[in-house]
Amino acid sequence: MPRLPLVAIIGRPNTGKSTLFNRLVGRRIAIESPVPGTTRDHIARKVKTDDVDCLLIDTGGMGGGTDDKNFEKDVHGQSALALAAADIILFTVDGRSELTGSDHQIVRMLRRKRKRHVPVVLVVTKCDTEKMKEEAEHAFHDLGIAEEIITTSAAHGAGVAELQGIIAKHLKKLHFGKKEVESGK
Ligand SMILES: Nc1nc2c(ncn2[C@@H]2O[C@H](COP(=O)(O)OP(=O)(O)OP(=O)(O)O)[C@@H](O)[C@H]2O)c(=O)[nH]1
Ligand SMILES: [Mg+2]
Repeated sequence: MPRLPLVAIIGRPNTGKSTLFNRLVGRRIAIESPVPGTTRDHIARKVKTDDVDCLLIDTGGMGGGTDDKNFEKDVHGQSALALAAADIILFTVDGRSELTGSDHQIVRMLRRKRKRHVPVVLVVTKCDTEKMKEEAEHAFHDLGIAEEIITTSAAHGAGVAELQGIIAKHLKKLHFGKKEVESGK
């Protein structure tokens, strides 16, 4: 039986990974909090779309966010594992703030560690208004790491259906899909 594809949400602390995860799963499973470093252990849930199923993984924020060195090391290790195993990477940046050193650190890590065929989707979160969405599309356009960029507002659910479509499209390109799973090809 073919394995379930893995879709990992990666990003620095507080960029809205868990909120996005909950939106995509359709239930409040991961803890959402304004305190950076909330997610410590990664959480995974099966997400069903019309065409393709996948295992969505919410990870702890990478690149620092707390003063606890052991915590940072542990979270970094877990998130790096998810990154290495992922078939698709959703890289979150906060649309309400400038890019930080941690964001750039993750970009460098993605360049080094992601497998060549693994698509990166840049998800600019917290774009709650049309103006923020437009500004973010310009501001984050040239990070140079992602196959595509999408803005979301998990608060309003904007961009979430579109992101589901993007995930399904990439999974199909990578030859994951219900038909193949069902027929065992
Ligand atoms: N306005 C707004 N706030 C958001 C949105 N998404 C997340 N937030 C807020 O941003 C804060 C951080 O969200 P989380 O989902 O916990 O962030 P995280 O990336 O999982 O954080 P760590 O687990 O610490 O790495 C919370 O206060 C959320 O309510 C959004 O689309 N719009
Ligand atoms: Mg979290």
